[in-house]
Parts: sequence; structure tokens; C-alpha cells
Amino acid sequence: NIQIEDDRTGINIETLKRAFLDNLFYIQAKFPKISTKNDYYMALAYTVRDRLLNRWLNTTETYLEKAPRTVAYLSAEFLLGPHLGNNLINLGLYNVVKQAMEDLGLSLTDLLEQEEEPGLGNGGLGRLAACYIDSLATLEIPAIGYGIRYEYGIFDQEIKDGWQVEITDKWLRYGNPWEVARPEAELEVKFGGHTEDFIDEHGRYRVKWIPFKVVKGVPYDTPILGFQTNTANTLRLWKAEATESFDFEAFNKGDYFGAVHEKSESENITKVLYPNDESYEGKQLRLEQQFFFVSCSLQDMIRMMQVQNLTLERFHEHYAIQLNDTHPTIAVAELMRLLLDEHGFDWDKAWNITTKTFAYTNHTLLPEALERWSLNMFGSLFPRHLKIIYEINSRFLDEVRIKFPDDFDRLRRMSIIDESGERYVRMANLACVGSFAINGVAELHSELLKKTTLHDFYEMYPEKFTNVTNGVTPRRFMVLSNPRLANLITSKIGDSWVKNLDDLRKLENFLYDTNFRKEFHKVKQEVKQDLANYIQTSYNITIDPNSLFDIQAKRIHEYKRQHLNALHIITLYNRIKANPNLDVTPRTFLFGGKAAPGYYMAKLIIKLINSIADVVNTDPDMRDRLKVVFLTDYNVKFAQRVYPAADLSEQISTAGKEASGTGNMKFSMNGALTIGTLDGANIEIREAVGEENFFLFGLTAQEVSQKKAAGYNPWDYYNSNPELKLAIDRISSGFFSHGDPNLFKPLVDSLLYRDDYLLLADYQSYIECQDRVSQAYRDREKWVWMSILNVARMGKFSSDRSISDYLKNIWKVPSVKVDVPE
Ligand code: 26V
Repeated sequence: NIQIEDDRTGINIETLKRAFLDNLFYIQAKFPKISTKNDYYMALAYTVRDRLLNRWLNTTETYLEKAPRTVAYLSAEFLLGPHLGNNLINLGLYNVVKQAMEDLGLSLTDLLEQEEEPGLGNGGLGRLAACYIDSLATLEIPAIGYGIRYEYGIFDQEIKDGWQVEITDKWLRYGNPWEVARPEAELEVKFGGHTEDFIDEHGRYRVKWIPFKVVKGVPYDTPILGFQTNTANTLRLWKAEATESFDFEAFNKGDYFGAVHEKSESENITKVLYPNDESYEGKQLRLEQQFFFVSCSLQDMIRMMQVQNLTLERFHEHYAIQLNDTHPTIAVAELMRLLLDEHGFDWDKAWNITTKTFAYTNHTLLPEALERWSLNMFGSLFPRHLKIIYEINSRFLDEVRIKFPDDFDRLRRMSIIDESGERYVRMANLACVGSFAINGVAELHSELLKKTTLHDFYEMYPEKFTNVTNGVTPRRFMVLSNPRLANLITSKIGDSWVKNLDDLRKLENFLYDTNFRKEFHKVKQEVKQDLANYIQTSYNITIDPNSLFDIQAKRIHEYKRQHLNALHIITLYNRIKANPNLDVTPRTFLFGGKAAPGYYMAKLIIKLINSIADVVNTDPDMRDRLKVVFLTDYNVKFAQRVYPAADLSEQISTAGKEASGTGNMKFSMNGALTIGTLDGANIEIREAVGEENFFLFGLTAQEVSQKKAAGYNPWDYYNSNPELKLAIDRISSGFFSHGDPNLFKPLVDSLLYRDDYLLLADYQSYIECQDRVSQAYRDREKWVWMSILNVARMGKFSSDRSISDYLKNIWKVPSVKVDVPE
């Protein structure tokens, strides 16, 4: 029964093998005998890419022809993670390709491991953008993601002597088979210089921007497939290059060196991702990055409308642009400039279009993360935009004056220009004024925005404010990362849950099925064994899959309180030392996460965890009871191994500080129970899974702010709690630092003299809660029961639901079916 299929599109197993060998030969220029693992990976990546091009091109063509209303998601970060496995899942080719590779003597798992992930983001915000473009494609929404093609993504982490060391992430080293450069669609972006006023041929006042330099933006496109749909949207990332015209000018002046210098200066713009998360630095290059990708993206949208013969008067009908935090907010001024200066609109018309186009998502309440740019720097880079912002501000403040007469303090607070000392442009204020919708990322966060950070804007424009609780894609974080669990679920309730995560609720029908509970437990144990094997091979540390896997994996930050977790470990250690026969529930503590390179305290927390690990893991009294492992270089690829293996998920931020969290969701939908505060999306997760299936501790956000207002004194807790005192004293005595009392002094002092994040206030509640966790884990039947309920009730936290909320309440963009001819 011979089947003839196209080598580029066929999905029959023999065709796949032939296509794979063909790509190995003709693209990698290798045959099996001399191929490296990477050659095999590349050959497979191209084989898969061939099979999605049909959908991608047909999607693009459909959008070009039908010119549907489109979501443009503007984000300085897209933390995508590896593409190959995800594309195999979404194409429905995972199993057949696995078999094809086996037939050729290769392991698909090995090849998947080979992919160098695009780490074009820091953490939550960037990963959220990646989940959202996945859901947009799955829901068949015309959408495009716009961002920056960083040559170096988030640094790779190494641990040397317990300290974090940063290594540049050369993710493009071996080539990127998933992107297509589109040099024919390059655009120009201006920087610096000055403006000139003039009267045009119709006698109208106009402004011309004469830049100091011009940089070229080259788009690199990556297809983003939906799950089991024909839709493959585009992620368009911009790379900065030097313009030829500038090179020529310098050449003509005989300035060869200058020309080459100019070229590398321009290319610096997209060289590297800033690795700070949640703390703002007023670096000029960062502002240049932001403007660069925003200007390219807006020009690209305008050009697309022109190709489609659409009038720019309807720009806001054609595009809904989401601003992922304030990073792309200069778009408000840039769209105004494009409409006013380049397309001849008058102010009122341009402003009407602009404010009907943008919507702004806030991702943090931390004051140190709010972006503000020194006015001098801003004005010298973007003289025209500063003028536009002045005009926006002056008209806006007139509005405020009318609504709140003579409230001078309010005017001062709401002004887009901060004039309290050195002058700044406040990006959150510009985003609020220039957008028709403003949202936080979890219920509590959205409420706190209205009450605190954006209170004035809420009073001015209450109708703009909404909440959209974050979500995560079940394709990557369940189906791909946890196939054992996914298969078990599907064997019971079918596979509709992958697209309709609420269907997981059907699992509750199997709660009373002993056999199902056994299988569920078996899956968890197997997945834990997988992680244990990995840790054995990579760290030469043996961990016991029968112990409770207690995991905290996220960026290292004081507000996330990894050091509170550390205090718990020390407390258990002290208890066992005091009573070596103590009957403890064996636990394995796993940590993962990167610290911003300039964040000293976060780096010290990493050193502390590693130091505790050294002591705990070598003390014979701790054998078979406590183990501590810091997992190096936590990234998306690693995360996919970690979430499925957790018994306990640590979500222990100071209440009111974590805007939402998304790791909390990924753990829980893989059956981990959460120990957490009433913060961010924890609150909604607890509501969904049931309070009896969630370990709650700690002060509420309100209690935190009251306590601070009343004059919080950490010493009161230290002096009155012997276990707490002993734990802290163990750190300060040098017990974990080979006798050096100075090593952790800055950390201990920050707790005793400031404790901004209330670790000491929450310590007792946390320890008692952890004791309940240990008790609960002893009743494994009960634990499995709670774990199943966590999975069954997490439907709300699919990013499909988040995207549906955005569509219904903000974007109002209908779906479009794409036909792909066979
Ligand atoms: C700020 C900055 C400051 C300048 C340098 C680069 C940079 C990069 C990122 C950020 C913002 C970080 C904000 C952030 O990641 N927020 C997280 O967003 C998640 C998705 O909404 C949310 O789940 C987390 O709770 C929140 O911390």
C-alpha cells in the first residue's frame, strides 16, 4: 500500500523519516554517520517547520485579504521557551515523530533537549506574553506580537562557590530555524536632533523632526501556531542595523572608522535584554530599545493598512494595541507624531484615534519599578515626542482642573511631568491618559491599583479600569511538560480539556475511584523520579522521590521571600539537632531562580540557600530527612521539568506585593498543593480549588499596610520567639558560613532593622502552616485527594480564559477562520 506524499508536508511516518534525512543532508550538509545531536535537532526542526508553513502563509494571506480587526500585543519581552516540542503538540505530530525518530535510532527527548531556548524575557511578564500569543492563535484571533530580537537574552546562571555568576546567553550561536528574516520589510527609526516648525502648502502649522541619527529595523518573523487549528499568527521581532545611507555619508567624508563605529553603535540597540526585573534604572539604551521597537511596530501597522487600502482615520478600528506594562508606552507619543507629522492629521483627530487604540496592563505595584525618564535625556533623544507630551499634558491637566477645581496637589501628582526635583516623564501617567482601558493582572492587584498607585487616575476615569486575571497555556505547561498526567486525564475524560480547561472538572467524578487515585499518585511518583534522576546526573545529589518535594522556583527577590523559606529549613534543622530522634516528614527543598546581576541582597539570598544546602546535605543527622538543592539556571526548559514534580508550591510573597504570579498556576494545575499568602492570584486559586485544599498563612495586604503604618518593629518578633531567634542567630553566628559572622550580616541586619517585607511578622504563621503541611503529607490518601482537586478546579487559569476576557472587555476583536487547502 504505497502512499505518495510530499516530502515537505506529508505526515506519514515513512515520509517523515525521508524528509528528516533529506533535511539532514541538504540543509545541515551531513549524513547520519557524521552528524552531531545538533544536526539532528536542526534537521527535525526544519522538518516540522516545513509542516507548519502552509498554515502560516495561509493565515497571513487570509489576514491580508480580509483585513480583519487585529490585536497587536506590544511587549519588550517574550519568554518563549523551546519551540520544537510545542509545535509538535500543536500540529498533533508528537507521537508519530517520536516513533519516526525511534525508527532511526534517535530519541525525540534528546533532540528536544538540544534546543537553545529564546530567553527573551526576565520572568512573569515575558512568559505571560508568550502564553498570550499561544492562546490568541488557539482562539483563532487575528493577532501579531511585536517585540525585540535581543541578540543576547536573559543571562545563563552558573553557581560558583554558592554565588551566582552571569554568562551571556548566545542563543543564536547555532542558528535559529524558527525565524525568517524579512529584510525587504525594513523600516527606519529616528533618534535625537531637533525639530523645525513650518507652514505647509495648505497654510497649516506643521513640525518636522530633523534627527541626529537613523537606525534600520529589520523584522524577524516566527510562526505561532494555535493548538489544533489552522491559525498560525506571527511574532515579529525587530533587529537594529545601521542604515546604508549613514555609512555612505561617513565613507564619502573618508571617515572609514567613523562609519564602522556608527554601525556597531546602531546595532547595540538590540544587543542585550536588560536583566532587571522589578527595578527600574534610567538607562538611555533601554529607552532607545523601547522607542526602537515601538516605532518599527507602529510604522509596520500603518504600512499594512496602506497595503490593504484602508484609511488611517480608522486605525483604531483596525488595531487594538495592548501595552504590556509601561515599556512600550512611548507608543502613545509616537502614534501621535506619525498621525500629525507624517500623515497630516489635526490634533483632535489624532488624539481621538490614539486614545481609542491603546490599552495598558500594569504588572507591578512596587514603586521602584515605575518607569520615569529624566526629562533632559528624553528631550535630547526624542525632541518631538517631548513637545507632543507637553501638549498632551497641558490639555489633560485642563481636564483635571475642570473635574477637580483648585486641587493643586492632585495636578502635581497626575501630571505626566514630575516636577518635584529633577524633572521626569512619568510613563504610567502617559499610559493612563493615552489608553481607553487600564487593567491589573489579578483581582487584588486591580483593586490595589485603584486604591493606591493609580488612585487619582481611577477617580478621573473610573470607566477605564478593569481586571484581567492572568492565565497560562495548558498546552506547554500540561500536555508538553507532563505527558504522563495529560494521558491519564485524557484516558478518563477525553481530550477536550486541552482547549476547554474548565472540562478538567470532570475529574471530580473519579475522586471516589480508588484505582484512579492510585494511578494519579503513581504518575506523580514517576514524574518525581524523573526529576530525581535529572538531579542525580546533573548535580550528583541523590534525592528521594518518596520525600515531600517542596519547590520555590521564580526570580529571586526580597518581596518573594525565598529567605522566609530558608528560615523554615533552618528551623527544621534546629529541631532535629535538638532532638535527633524527632519524627519528621522527609522533605526535599528545591529552589530555582535568577537574581538581577546588580541586586546584591538577592545574590546574597542565593549564597545563603547554597550555604544551608552544604550544611544540611552533609550532616548525618539530616540523612533521609532533609535535602536542599539550588537548581542552577532556571529557565522555561527547566521549569517544564520542575512544575510536574512538585508536591508543594511555595507562593509566599508579602501580601500586596506579587501582582499575580503565574508559576502558582502552573504548579497547581500539575497537582501541587500551594502554601501561600493572600496575595496576587493565590487568592483566586484558593477560591477555585477550595480553602480546604490550600495551605494559607500570613498577614493580609490590609494588615501589612496597617502594621507598617503603626510602626512595625521586627525586634518584637525576634525577642519573643525562641525558634525564630535561634534560626536567625544561626545565620549571624557564622554557622552556615564556615564561622564567618560577616558574610550574611547585611541580610540579617536588613531583617532585624528594617524587614520591609515582614518576614518576622509572618514567620510563626508560616512555620505552623508548614507543620500542617508535614502532617497532611503523612496521610497520602488525603493528599492525593487534595491534589486531584487542585488539578480538576484550575480551569479558570488557562490563558485562553484570560484572552477571552481581554477580547470581551477590552479588544472586541472577532475570531477569523483560516482555510488551508489540502
Ligand atoms: C521592569 C523592568 C524595569 C526596567 C528594566 C527591565 C524591566 C523588566 C521588567 C520589569 C517589570 C517587571 C514586572 C513583572 O514582571 N511583573 C510580573 O508580571 C507577572 C505577569 O503579570 C505577574 O504574574 C507577577 O506577579 C509580576 O511580578
